[in-house]
Amino acid sequence: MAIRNQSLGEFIIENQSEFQYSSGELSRLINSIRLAAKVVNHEVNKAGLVDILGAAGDTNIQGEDQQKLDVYANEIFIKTLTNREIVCGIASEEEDDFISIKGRNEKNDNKYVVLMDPLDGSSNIDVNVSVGTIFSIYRRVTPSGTPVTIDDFLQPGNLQVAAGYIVYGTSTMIVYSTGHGVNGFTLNPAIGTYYLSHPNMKFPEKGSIYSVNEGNYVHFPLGIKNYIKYCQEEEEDRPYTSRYIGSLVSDFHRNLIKGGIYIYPNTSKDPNGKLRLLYECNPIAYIAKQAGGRSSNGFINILDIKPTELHQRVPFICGNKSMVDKAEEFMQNA
Ligand code: AHM
Ligand code: MG
Repeated sequence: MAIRNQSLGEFIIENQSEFQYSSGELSRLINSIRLAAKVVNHEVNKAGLVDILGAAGDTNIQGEDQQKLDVYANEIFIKTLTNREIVCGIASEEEDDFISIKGRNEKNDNKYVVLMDPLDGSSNIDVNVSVGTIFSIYRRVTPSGTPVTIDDFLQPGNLQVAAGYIVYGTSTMIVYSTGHGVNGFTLNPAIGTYYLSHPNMKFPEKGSIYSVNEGNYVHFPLGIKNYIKYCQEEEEDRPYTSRYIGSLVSDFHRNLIKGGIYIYPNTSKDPNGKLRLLYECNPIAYIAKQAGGRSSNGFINILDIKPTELHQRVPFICGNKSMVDKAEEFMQNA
């Protein structure tokens, strides 16, 4: 695709009027995510060169080993958003609890909360495979002037005002939506500027890729087992191609461009699946919907789920609309 000569900074300013009640706050917020992403990108690219690899000796609330770059990315995003005083709260996959931010003159009068997975797929870093950042933005629901509460974070995904991801791949891209379609920007590392490279991204009409960790097959629910068999049958446009990186952002990004479905089901070992509703599934589901796709937990739309806890996990099926419809049909008929 031809690289258009519009930078992300220009795009944000030109499209600011699209936001309801626009005061420039959301634009400034996306701008600071862009800045933090550049800093993290720099560090991720150095990962093979400097002594930054390996576990930090800490485990996060899910009991998984944290890699040093997870900690670094988490700090950079939190610092950038806090210092610029543009959000009233942050929740991160790497933090046990949400963070309340008082903002300018300690007034608690900022409008937005950010939820994020600062470095997703981080176990891929030490083998030089793509990783990503995922973010989700909501308007607070509690009154301005008071500190944020858990209610500001436990909102269903269909109330997101913006969401996106950064993929640190062969090139670094920011893909995001503010509810008016999805646009992708590629970083020109020579000058540190993101340019609009993928305007108005849409899933292709049909998809032919399925992405699932088939090593867990024996633990999958019958509906998913049956759907995988369906993907492998020799019929019409099948068998589909299997592609699984093990980095949600990269798997989703490829499927968005080429057409495909990503599945992380519940298993007999993990009855709620692995992925987190608030930091991973909701923002990716929002992008999918804005790009003409959809997502489901097998029975209901991901974006309709009312969260009950910050680190909640859900089964996740996401991608081309027709493929998700089909997988859902298999789940519901099993
Ligand atoms: P993380 O947040 O600990 O990095 O885990 C999330 C990642 C996703 O990016 C990826 O799709 C999935 O976990 C892979 O899990 P598995 O190795 O079980 O297939
Ligand atoms: Mg993650």
